[in-house]
Amino acid sequence: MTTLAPDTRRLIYERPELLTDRSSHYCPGCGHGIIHRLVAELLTEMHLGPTTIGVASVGCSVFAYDYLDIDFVESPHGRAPAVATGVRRVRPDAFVFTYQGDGDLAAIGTAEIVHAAARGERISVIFVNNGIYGMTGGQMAPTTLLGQRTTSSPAGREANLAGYPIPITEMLALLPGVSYAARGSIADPSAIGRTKKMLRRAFDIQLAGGGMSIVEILSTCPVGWGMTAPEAMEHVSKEVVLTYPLGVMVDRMKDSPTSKDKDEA
Ligand SMILES: Cc1ncc(C[n+]2csc(CCOP(=O)(O)OP(=O)(O)O)c2C)c(N)n1
Repeated sequence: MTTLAPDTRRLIYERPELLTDRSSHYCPGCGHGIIHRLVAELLTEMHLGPTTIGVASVGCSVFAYDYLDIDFVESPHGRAPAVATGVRRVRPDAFVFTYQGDGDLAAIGTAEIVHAAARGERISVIFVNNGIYGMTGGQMAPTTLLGQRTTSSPAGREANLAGYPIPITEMLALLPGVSYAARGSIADPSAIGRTKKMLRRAFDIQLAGGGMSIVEILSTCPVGWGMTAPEAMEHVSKEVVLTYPLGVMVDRMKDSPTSKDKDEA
């Protein structure tokens, strides 16, 4: 007689409810998929699905609305903070976030993000910094590292020709309208966990009535960087963080309890 061995398999992956069941168009090793998952996990855990309106930007993540099962508005390139401002004003009850790349937020959309931050718009900004224009073929962005080769800086970015990388999140953190600003990464599992906590704090701050909350996430573009996926992850954790240090830059609502605290109370 044969006996069946007990099933010792451990569930290590489950799709969050708000992540749609479809393959993504992202390249292998791209960070957008990880970040979409974090957003879907948080919106699910915080029961925000029915009240959330996301604002998608132009860039590789333009199809974020296909992967997150929530209401979404698509904005013109760089204009997500302006579109989110409109959404916020007509739907004061909604949870509103933008999802923007660095070309979108730190180049063509610089004016929109700076003025939305100055106005202290009650929105959360998810700023995915992969250091280049991924969608259009890997050109130099304002965030490109000095010396970094891109399709429009084949010899490496030179400061005397193309200026210096813009630490835009640090700049935004100076504005009193910004209640929370932090920078995380997706370079390894523990960094992903810390980034999720930052996003949670940013979302909590919006729910608590704060001003703008922004989380910059250092991400990867192996194809645009000419690297393998593991090389790209290592590049973020060893090189990119030297120009863009991780951590919380400002939390102007430190004394406000998080919804996690409330859950646990
Ligand atoms: C008004 C306008 N100008 C330029 C473009 C071309 N364009 C599309 S995506 C993009 C850059 C996107 O880069 P980023 O925001 O860093 O996102 P990624 O693709 O790297 O995720 C540009 C310049 C456009 N779509 N609209």
